[in-house]
Amino acid sequence: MSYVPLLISHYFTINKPPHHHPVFNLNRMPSEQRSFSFLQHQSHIPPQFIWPDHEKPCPHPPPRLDVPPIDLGGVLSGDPEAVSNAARLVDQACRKHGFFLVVNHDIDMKLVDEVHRGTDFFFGMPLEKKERALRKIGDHCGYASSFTNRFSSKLPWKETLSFRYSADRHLSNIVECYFLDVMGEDYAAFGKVCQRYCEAMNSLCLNLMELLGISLGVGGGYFRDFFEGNDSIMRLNYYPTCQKPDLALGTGPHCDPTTLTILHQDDVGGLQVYVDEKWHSITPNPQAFVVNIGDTFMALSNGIYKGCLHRAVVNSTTPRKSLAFFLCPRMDKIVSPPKELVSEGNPRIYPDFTWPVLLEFTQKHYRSDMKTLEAFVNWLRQKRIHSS
Ligand SMILES: O=C(O)CCC(=O)C(=O)O
Repeated sequence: MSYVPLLISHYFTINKPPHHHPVFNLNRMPSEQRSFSFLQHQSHIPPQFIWPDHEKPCPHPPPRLDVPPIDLGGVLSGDPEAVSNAARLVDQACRKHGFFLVVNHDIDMKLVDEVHRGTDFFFGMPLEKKERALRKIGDHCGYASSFTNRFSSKLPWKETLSFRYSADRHLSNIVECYFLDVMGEDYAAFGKVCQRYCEAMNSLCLNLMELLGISLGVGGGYFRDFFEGNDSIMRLNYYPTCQKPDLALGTGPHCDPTTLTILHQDDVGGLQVYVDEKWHSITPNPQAFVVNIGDTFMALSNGIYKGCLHRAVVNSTTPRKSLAFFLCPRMDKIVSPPKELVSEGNPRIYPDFTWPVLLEFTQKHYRSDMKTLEAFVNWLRQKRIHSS
């Protein structure tokens, strides 16, 4: 007999949680029941994890998206033909759905393996240890599981650890300091590995920004310069097994509010992207990184490039991991498209904003979904009308 659904529904009937409050009363639930290590063996899953019918995962795995990965080998060595070929492929993908894969990216795959191993180690720890890094309400860094989620329905079947990375030279050890300060000496080595991984991701992002500038016709330096000194986010995603994978989702359908996401998934599979009005599976390729355009880049390109709608499904046999690096602008940068991308035929779509305002919107007012940018723009306009 499973007690968790009973405990949860009891809590809901008595104490309807106000919006923005933790869903479960953590103090009332014994620690072992507040963890996925308990939930993943239950044949009944709590109703808060059951998604509405129209959003449930497809009963059979959807078709694979057949996209050849973009080879960055020639691009990184500056071969003009390779650059123009890659820019053309990036342009096609980003105008259509905002998703592509890259190989020969020059990232050390041993480093990627080390991050995956450290991620297994972290999520394999008892809840009390992981909760040393517990994310606070309204914050975007720290350990979170759906038990600490601020929403009361459509909960994702996952645990995450998110932390800040900054390319500002004054904050050059920010990731390793975070691990040491928040989780202690046991995590110092993993913190160093994550610091190196974020630096590698930063460098890949800047190279991709150069390619995106070329593909949009504004020149290689434009977006590269804009993202120098970026203030980004790294997230380790862990999806425990689920006995009802057809009812739940690891990550619901959403576009990333950030600028560009570089994702490495392990070999389990579960990432799906929405292309041509259908969900498609993205088969894991250990040598490749998945690249998604986020809402902030959609705004920077004046809507020419599309934010990629994606989600992650879970399964009943094998836990899954993914490593997501979210490139974000420096906090004081104004997100505004270059003048070359605005014309009479393509007038401005989104107002100017700064990244911390969009981040705050997604942390305090709105759960990221496929309409975040639209909702944010309406919210911003209302806010500006009221304050004028
Ligand atoms: O794990 C995945 O494949 C997707 C992760 C994701 O969408 C996210 O972290 O925002």
